[in-house]
Amino acid sequence: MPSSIRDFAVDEDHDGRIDLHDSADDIVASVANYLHAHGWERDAPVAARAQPDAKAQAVDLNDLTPKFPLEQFEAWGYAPLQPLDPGRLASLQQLEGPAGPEYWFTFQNFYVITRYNRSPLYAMAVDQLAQAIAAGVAQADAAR
Ligand SMILES: [Ca+2]
Repeated sequence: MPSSIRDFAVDEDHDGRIDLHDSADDIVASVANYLHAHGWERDAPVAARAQPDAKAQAVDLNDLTPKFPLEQFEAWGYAPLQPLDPGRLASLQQLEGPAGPEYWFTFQNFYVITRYNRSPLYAMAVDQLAQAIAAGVAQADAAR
């Protein structure tokens, strides 16, 4: 959006102009600047799978703002499938997966992605694509 370009785009390669079509440096730095300005937490998780137990209580699945610590969700019957700080603020999303409904804890960085596009599916796609790219980079680095 023009207002986002005005407010967040940067001339990272210092060639005197912002080029969001052909300069990878300008593109990556501008997106990073946008995410940073909206509260991105460096090296923090974006989302993590949640497993409801048989007694899981109904919770608000539509709020993107992380408001409750993971330990509160665990008390309500939703456990993370990976080790996470029990004090980390989260919200809970139910998304359709290939095998049916999936529950996901979403965190501050997920919320930040939804400042660009409010769709939880969009934010999840961004996170999963980023993880796939990072895994490919790590694999390429290991092969060198
Ligand atoms: Ca430039």
